[in-house]
Amino acid sequence: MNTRLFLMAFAFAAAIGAKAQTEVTAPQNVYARQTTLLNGEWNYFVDLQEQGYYDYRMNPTRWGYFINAKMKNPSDLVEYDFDASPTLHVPGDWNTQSEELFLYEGTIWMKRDFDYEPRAGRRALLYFGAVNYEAIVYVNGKKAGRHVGGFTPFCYDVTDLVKGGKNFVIVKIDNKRHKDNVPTLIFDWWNYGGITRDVLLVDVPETYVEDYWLGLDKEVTGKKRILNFSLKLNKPVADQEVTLSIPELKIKQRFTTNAEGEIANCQLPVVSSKLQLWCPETPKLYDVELEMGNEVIKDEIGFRTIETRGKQLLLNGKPIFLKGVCSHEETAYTSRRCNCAEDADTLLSWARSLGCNFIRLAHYPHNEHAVREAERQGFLLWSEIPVYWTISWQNEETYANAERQLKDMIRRDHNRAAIIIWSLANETPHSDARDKFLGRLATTARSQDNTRLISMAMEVTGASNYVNRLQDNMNQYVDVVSFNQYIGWYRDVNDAPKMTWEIPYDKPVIISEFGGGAKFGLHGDKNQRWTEEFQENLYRENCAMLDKIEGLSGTTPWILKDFRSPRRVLTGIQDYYNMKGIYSDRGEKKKAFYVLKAWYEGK
Ligand code: GCB
Repeated sequence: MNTRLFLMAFAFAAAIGAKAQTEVTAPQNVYARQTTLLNGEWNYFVDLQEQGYYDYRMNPTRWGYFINAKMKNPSDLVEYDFDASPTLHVPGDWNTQSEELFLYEGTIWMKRDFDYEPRAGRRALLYFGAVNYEAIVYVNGKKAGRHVGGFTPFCYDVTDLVKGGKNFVIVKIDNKRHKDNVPTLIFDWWNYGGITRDVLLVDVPETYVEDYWLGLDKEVTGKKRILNFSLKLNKPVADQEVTLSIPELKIKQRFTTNAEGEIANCQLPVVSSKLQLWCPETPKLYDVELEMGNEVIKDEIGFRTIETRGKQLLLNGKPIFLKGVCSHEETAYTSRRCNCAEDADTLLSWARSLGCNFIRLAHYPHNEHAVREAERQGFLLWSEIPVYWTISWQNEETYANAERQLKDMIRRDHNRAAIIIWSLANETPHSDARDKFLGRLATTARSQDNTRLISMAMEVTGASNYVNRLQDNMNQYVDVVSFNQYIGWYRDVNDAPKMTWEIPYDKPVIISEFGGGAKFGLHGDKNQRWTEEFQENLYRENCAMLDKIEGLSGTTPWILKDFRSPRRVLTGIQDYYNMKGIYSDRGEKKKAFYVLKAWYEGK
């Protein structure tokens, strides 16, 4: 290649960003850093044919919309104008912000301007809480990176892309479904597109705390308990001093990083009687401070243990029954994507009225505000990745995608006392390829966090002669055997009293889903589907049936509130809502609410 050609090729690669190397690990507890929120109004337009990305020969173009071209002369041809375009609010799904985008699945470009003043010795990180599903991010016309997966954070070091004064960030967002994605083409929830969580510009020093782990050791030795502490810098810098303080526990200790830039597995003894454990009744969180140079990171961390003993589930060493409910990340009243603590708060208050101490965050990691709010309020949590139904088990890229989502979920939330279970999947069909895929995920989950329990929502394998057999090769990997069953909805309710259960594992059991649909306000006979009475009877029969399961340690009925789903097309009843809510989408309690509440009161 001659020099000119090489330079052209290089310029082309740089423009479409083929070599972008700016991705960095999203910093732990990002909200405690020095940040500028880039939320607010972003200009957008729809790009059905992706002509802002591909030229008319379908090759990626260097003149794409990401360069944010402007007319300089009256004769110039520029066929787009972000600044003249309407806006969408970030964070937010696009479906509920514009009527014409309600059913849209495809590409939308979004732009926001921001000011930046470089400071010596500081780096600028651009953090996205989540974008569904694919995001290609450009800063001042240069590619920062590409990310897939709709529910986990990602971050770019954009120091070399920003400049003093006015800057702009453009994101190409694409929520088209694909067979090899995670989740795949079909799933029973709304495919909310957009920049659905916060966008932050994070100002960090050259060397900063990338991650830290602080948690309670299971061992009880005499009158002492041990807090385990580890930390990792963004790069391998030795001899960095970091001070950890937990004033209420009179802990103030200085540590020094090793050659890898880490503080590895340090143990801090505390007097047991002085330590108040986190639990649903008293969700005690301690103020924690990490100080490195001029940087201070403040967190609130709870200390508790979770383990199993035979078929028992033990929180802080004591058996607990998880009075749970499943919840999608969809708001009360308005049915849009949740994105803040207030959104979570309403849903949590509904779960509280039901008598819950546990929530299964279905079917993907929910936003960090929601997790923290649940923790403050004392809810135990199950957090899951969207390995849902029929993923492409044989595809290595699909595996890498799922593993990345798993690692990012764990990385973001591994200091949250509320989370006790990492769930790897939901209702996946048995096969060797699936076993291998999920087995690898389980091994990865353990390598990332061996202080929590692993589970996945499985299915009952056979119910001939009313014997429900739960046999799944995956049960060797999990700590808790969980399965969904829909007796009374996808199977006759009259079968419920006859059912027996064969669960050949010495592990606690969680019924991760049961339930059925009802339209609030529709009344009739208990045999008439969609009436509140039908659902009420179904709950009554199920609670009685589930009580007979040996080792039953918790239930998370499906689901807290009616939620949008494109699969639910029955006009007049569903109208694109899955109606299995215990509450309607407007917060009205269906009759089943009272059955479940009473059952939980007895637990
Ligand atoms: C299930 C799925 C859940 C669905 C539910 C239903 O088993 O796990 O995502 O929404 O059933 O309503 O059928």
